[in-house]
Amino acid sequence: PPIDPMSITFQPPTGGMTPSGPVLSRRMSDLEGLFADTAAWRAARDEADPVVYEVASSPVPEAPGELPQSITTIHPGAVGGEFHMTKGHQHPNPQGEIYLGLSGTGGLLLFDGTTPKWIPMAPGVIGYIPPGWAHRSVNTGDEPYRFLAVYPGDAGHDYGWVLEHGMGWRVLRGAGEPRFAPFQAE
Ligand code: M6P
Ligand code: ZN
Repeated sequence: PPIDPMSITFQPPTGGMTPSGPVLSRRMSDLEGLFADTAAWRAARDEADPVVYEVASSPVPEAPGELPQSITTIHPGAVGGEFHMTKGHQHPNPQGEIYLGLSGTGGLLLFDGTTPKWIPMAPGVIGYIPPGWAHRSVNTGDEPYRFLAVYPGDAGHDYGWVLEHGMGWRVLRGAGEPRFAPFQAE
């Protein structure tokens, strides 16, 4: 059923939305196979299994024609020098997506299967994801990195594509600036 026009209030202290749809937490244990340093990932999982990122969704349904939104908060940190990041996904139904940086510092890593691209993200920056580009977000700072996403309700989430192809680069802690290393299948 179609939903009514609505306003949604962003909660800056928590990254929540009012009214809200589902809120999900991704812990270290949910991120198997993503970080290059498997031993460091296993140690972090076994020690405290920290929440790496949270996603608050608006009440707008993931249905054709709708434009659901979500606010993602990636907590700062790294695993074997590789910055905390989202799983990353492709849209099985290729359509674009818009991100808006809200707080903290990070980046948007995009990969079309051939060429990786990096969009530095900060509050006020709009990152555009064209159809066909897999996307992952990375916190490159030392405070939570938070962004708004707006995406077509029937775009979908394909996580298997990223596990199979990688994202072209790995984003590592460098001297000041992040360092990019070519992705190699482990
Ligand atoms: C953004 C959007 C969501 C996505 C979330 C977390 O908020 O792109 O669609 O679910 O980031 O990313 P992922 O699903 O790759 O873990
Ligand atoms: Zn997406």
